Amino acid sequence: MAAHFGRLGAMASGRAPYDAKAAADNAEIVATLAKLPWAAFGEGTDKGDTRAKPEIWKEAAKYKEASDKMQAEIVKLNTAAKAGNVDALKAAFGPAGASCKACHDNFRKD
Ligand code: ASC
Repeated sequence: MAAHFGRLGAMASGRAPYDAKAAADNAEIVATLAKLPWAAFGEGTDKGDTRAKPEIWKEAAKYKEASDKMQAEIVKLNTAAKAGNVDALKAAFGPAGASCKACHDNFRKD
């Protein structure tokens, strides 16, 4: 996820040249990957070697809200990437990254 999201970030920030096809392709991959993590955090998965904070299970509604928010932002990012202009990508990238970070800050150990 970070690799493909990072490629979008590089284009959004100007660290890499904007390539509309690469942006659309990477955003599509991120949109697919964004659906996958949640199944790993079901009942009983808080045991053992994990960076997941107990809040995932203790504050399940808050966690669900954060995961829904991230997925919604990634849908917007995917739409923006498919629009084929860098300004749309730039506008959607920040909120998408913030939604990743919010969940990591609250629900992932360092
Ligand atoms: C990434 C990555 C994240 C997000 C976040 C955005 O590339 O691995 O967790 O972006 O850092 O603020």
